[in-house]
Amino acid sequence: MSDFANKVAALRAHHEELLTRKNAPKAWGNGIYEKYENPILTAEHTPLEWRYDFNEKDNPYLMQRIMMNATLNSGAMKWNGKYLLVVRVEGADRKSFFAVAESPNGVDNFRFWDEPITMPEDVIPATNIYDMRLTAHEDGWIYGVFCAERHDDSQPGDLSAATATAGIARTKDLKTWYRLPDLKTKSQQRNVVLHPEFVYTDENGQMVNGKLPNCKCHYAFYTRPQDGFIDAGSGGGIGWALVDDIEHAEIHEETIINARHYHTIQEVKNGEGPHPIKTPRGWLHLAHGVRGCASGLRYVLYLYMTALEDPTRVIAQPGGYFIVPEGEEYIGDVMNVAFANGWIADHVSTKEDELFDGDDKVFIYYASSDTRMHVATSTIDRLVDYCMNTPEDGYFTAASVETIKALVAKNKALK
Ligand code: M1P
Repeated sequence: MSDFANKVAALRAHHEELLTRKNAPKAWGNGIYEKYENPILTAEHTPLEWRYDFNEKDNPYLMQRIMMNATLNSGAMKWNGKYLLVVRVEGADRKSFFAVAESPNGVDNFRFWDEPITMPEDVIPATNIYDMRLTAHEDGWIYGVFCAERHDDSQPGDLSAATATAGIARTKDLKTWYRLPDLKTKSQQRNVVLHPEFVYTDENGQMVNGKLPNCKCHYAFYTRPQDGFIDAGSGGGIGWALVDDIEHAEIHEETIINARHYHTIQEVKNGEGPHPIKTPRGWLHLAHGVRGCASGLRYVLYLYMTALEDPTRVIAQPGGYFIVPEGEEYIGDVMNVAFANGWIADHVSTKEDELFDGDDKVFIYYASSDTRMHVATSTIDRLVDYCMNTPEDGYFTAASVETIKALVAKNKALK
């Protein structure tokens, strides 16, 4: 074999070793979920064909012709028995694009499909697209809702001025995507998620449980109104809005369902992660919360639950964070960030008595520091237990101390 051929063979073997590396749960977790030893996807997992020109004549030094920077914020769904991620891949040129990676077991052996997704443009092309939330909607389509970023031409002198709009596309096979017009809203929007079920309202606009005669049928979105591209400002928190026509989606009214609060993990901003999972006890939500500190913004993940018959009514709000960047997760392009916009529930019974059947694994896909993808696993029953039994944030130190003392007293009474 030529020297070049030897180098290619070694490169391919090294890559294959990375792709087929087994992943194991980390020891001594918190009982709520298990984190895993290895990231599931890094820039190095992207196909070699995306990065190298394997023609010896054109690339005698076997250099990377196109470098990849990161694999992060991925939408997720189970598809034909495989665990699929629609990954935000970021190149060295700072442009993000979407690419599908699949795994047979959800925790390792993730492999990208041959080519990135070709996403059709809306009327005004977006400079950058990222953070897709996937929803297999009951209308039969799989929707991808993502951020479409463009330069803010109303500020021609500012090269960093940008706008965030929710792009919407749909597909039946995750290969061919049909772009719908971007979501029209009063403010900028980056964290928009499509609820998986239709929502019905009566003639007074009140939400009704199921399709009744004379009721109206809507699509529902989780939103995150924001004052500017970065600043959530007066936005209030995670919103909820109804849309009648998904092919010309326009939001006139948003209701804040999960608010920000002073001195909490979501003081500066928050945003819905993937769409909530329907459990017998309510809708289970995964979101991110952001607070400021001396080293910048700190992004953590949290859970909350809303009522089955009214997804806008919060029924459980465990205090504090659920997942934070730990160890090497803390380090990356944007330090101190845990972000999630994808999770997969293997099997969720809709019957209360089957809630604890142990066959209800949940795969939580999160990115650390805008650099790499990880998985944490749990079960629906554990996550619901966590939501229902974790004390709420009392908003004052004194309340936190009383909560701890109550637990100590309960444990002492056992002796
Ligand atoms: O850099 C952290 C995250 O910042 C943004 O999230 P948010 O809109 O909540 O501030 C997004 O750009 C996200 O992609 C990124 O991970």
